[in-house]
Amino acid sequence: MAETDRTRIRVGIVGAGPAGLVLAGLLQREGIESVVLEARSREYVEARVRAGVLEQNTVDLLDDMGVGERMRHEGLVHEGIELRFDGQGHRIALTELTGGRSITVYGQQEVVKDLIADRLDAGGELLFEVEDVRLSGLESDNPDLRFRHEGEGRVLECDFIAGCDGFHGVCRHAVPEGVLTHHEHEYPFAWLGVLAEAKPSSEELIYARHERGFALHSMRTPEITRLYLQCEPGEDLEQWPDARIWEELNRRFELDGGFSLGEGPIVEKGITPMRSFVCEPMQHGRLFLAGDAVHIVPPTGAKGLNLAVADVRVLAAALAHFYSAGDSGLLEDYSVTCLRRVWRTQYFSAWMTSMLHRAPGGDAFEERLRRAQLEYVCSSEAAARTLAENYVGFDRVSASVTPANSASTAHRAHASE
Ligand code: RFL
Ligand code: PHB
Repeated sequence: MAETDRTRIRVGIVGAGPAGLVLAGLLQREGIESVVLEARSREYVEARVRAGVLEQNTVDLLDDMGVGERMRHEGLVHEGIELRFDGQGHRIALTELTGGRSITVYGQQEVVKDLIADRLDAGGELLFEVEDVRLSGLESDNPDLRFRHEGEGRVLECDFIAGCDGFHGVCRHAVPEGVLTHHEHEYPFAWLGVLAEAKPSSEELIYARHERGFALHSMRTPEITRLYLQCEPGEDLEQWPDARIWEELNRRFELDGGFSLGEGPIVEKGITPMRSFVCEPMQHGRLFLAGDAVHIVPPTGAKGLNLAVADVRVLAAALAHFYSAGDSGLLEDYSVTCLRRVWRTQYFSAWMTSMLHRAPGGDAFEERLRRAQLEYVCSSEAAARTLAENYVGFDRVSASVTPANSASTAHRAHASE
């Protein structure tokens, strides 16, 4: 390969998903230059349909960054969700139960579009369709990122590399064997997700547990509905013509007294595997991993994007502290600080998943326990509040457990979140 253009930069960011783009934006605001490398085209990442629910923390951060204007106009603020089972709906009053916090429904690809526009408007470097990204020298002070772009080999000599390249990325695999511990759980079911040109049939999200399996009603705009239904992991989309999808959804959302789902053309269809995954620590040498590159939650708690954003908020503050004060303390704490929230969120996402799905061939006793838990959440204010505070997202301070005897750790945990 024709070698090679070498450039010296501060932070090399791999991946232009929510994690990489928010990190680049936060660093730019601190006057720290970075380059973002993305394997896909701009059109592809701007069209990729994924998450829809933004926590209050995420909304506030995007606002603080000055990229929240369209989200404020087009996003739908929700103050509650419905849990539905046995033909009855039960409202969890999120805002009332959490002292005024809410969630905003705004598609991930819209967030990505806003962040890309902001990055390019500010003249920040963001390279699409890079190939063959490789990392080296992670244990040195100057790790390298090598890649090909527009047919040319390039090398970025970095102070730090941020691995924000998602679950299927390369960064995690650049860490030497034996350094990282992997925790993984696969669920015996998946989600079939569709986007339909149909008015939402309810103002709020509906999470339905049914003997035929879980179903979720969400939305993107007042004209577009987003729906999911539990299916088998390796399911073939060919087996799911539109008529079968509508029939199955209607059965799972049934209500005593009647409920009919507004139908319309299905414009997107996909299968999402369900997995819980954490890799720790989230750092090796000068490589910092963030977002789906280092943890995955099943989507039932609507947390993946929010967790990715929470990671890079910690990382950006730690890098800013390093460059302004010459102190690497917050960087050294990065993994421990993030993993507290990650494990809390793993628990919540696994709990929501098991409470709302039917495990095929599952143990009848455990099935009854899950039902009992759901009944409890729908009948006890204390239990509903637990769900609500996890769902809207912990604020900065309450996510950290501070040892009572350590004033400096308390200061540090607060500063870095
Ligand atoms: P991403 O979004 O996967 O971005 C990683 C980027 O890295 C690029 N990449 C590379 N670039 C350069 N070189 C390489 N070698 C590369 N390899 C990969 C990829 O092309 C990509 O652009 O990770 P990030 O930034 O960590 O963000 C994570 C979120 O995308 C993810 O957690 C959420 O979508 C999860 N999720 C949800 N999260 C929520 O907070 N709320 C929700 O309501 C919610 N619903 C969902 C979801 C995920 C779903 N699916 C499809 C998995 C619903 C679904 C159905
Ligand atoms: C979505 O709107 O895509 C969505 C909503 C809630 C979830 C997962 C996905 O738990």
